[in-house]
Amino acid sequence: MKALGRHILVEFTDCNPDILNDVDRVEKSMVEAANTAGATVINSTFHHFSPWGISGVVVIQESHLAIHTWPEYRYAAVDLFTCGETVDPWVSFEHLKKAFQSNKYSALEMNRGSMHLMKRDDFKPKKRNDAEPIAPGTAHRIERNVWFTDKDDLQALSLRYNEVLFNESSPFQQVRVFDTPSFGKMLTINNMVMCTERDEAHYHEMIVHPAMQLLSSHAENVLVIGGGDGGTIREVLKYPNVKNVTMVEIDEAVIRASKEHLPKLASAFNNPKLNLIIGDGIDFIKKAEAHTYDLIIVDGSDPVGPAEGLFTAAFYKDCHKSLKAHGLLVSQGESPLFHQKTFVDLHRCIRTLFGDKNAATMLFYAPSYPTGMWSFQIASKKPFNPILDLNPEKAAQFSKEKQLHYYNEGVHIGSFSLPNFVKQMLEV
Ligand code: SPD
Repeated sequence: MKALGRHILVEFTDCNPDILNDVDRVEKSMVEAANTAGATVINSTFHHFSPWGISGVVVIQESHLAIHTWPEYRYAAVDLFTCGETVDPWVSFEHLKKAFQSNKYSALEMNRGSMHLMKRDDFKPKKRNDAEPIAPGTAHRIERNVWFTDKDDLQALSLRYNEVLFNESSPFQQVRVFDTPSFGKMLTINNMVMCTERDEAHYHEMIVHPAMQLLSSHAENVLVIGGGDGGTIREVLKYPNVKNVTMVEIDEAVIRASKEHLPKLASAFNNPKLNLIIGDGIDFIKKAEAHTYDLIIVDGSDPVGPAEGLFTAAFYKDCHKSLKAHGLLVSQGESPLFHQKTFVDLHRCIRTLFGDKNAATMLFYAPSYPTGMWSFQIASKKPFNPILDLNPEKAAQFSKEKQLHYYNEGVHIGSFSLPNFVKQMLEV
């Protein structure tokens, strides 16, 4: 290799000025330009100036992509700087040319760090002096200043991480496992947090135990749709009366990532009561027999990509058909503060299909999800009262015996007691 890096200085002129003044669109295009060139994006930061103009940078494992726009001149100055053999900055150039609708452009490639001008030194980095744990109870050191962000256009949750332990683009989605100093290992799908070692028990205990306690000992045949990390089946299989658990997960990469990096979650995959199917849960339930399951749990991702179909009336109609008369359905319900529309639409959809008195919403704390407030929808073919139907003594005893981390009889009751603003949203 003759140089450490390649630097392309690009002049994009005669661009679409509205695009050059749209900070979300410019950031998205720059991140896409990095990804399509085969770079690994570490982080991006973009700023919109008043009244117009944008500056931003995408930091990639292989250097950076930077931009400054002057919409009033229909002009963008772009730097594409990459190191190593695997990333081709000209792929990013082509992508941005189209994205900014540039009709006139020029580019100049420079070699950076010419090898014949330098000599390699035997450099040994000093230990960083902030390499201490920051969160109580965590043994992880902070080594790098890189952040993972789960966001929509207006809100975000960010966690600092040290390493990406697993990174695979499966046929369905991008599956990653990060090592974070504050929340331990974290599983993400398409840039959204699925679970972290530190707070996964909040989610997995709440998706399972309120329903299982309400079913008392009448839950023998359980269906889990999604749940590839294994946390949900781990909780279901804590009940000796459960005879069969069928789990239908579309993406084997999620299961593999969890088995390799999240063994506490993946602990039940060898349980003989488990029938694991790698396939499409939507298709499975469509073909499933009527009146089969005591409990159906929909432990899906957010409604983008393959999980989109888990938020439709057609899917819940099929779930309704396959529940036994006394059975319960529990579904991941998103956040009333982060995904207001999806949260309300899912509740309405389930309430319409199952009946007004046959559906309820529960809330719980999910610190690693944006806004920290999350929900499950629960429904039955017959009317039920999720608070009065509970046997609190039995719930307390179960929680104690199994040494649960989050769920107990008080949490059960509290989770169905909704704040006024949520009641108004749901019209309950
Ligand atoms: N944004 C997070 C939505 C929760 C998705 N399910 C998580 C899977 C945990 N088993």
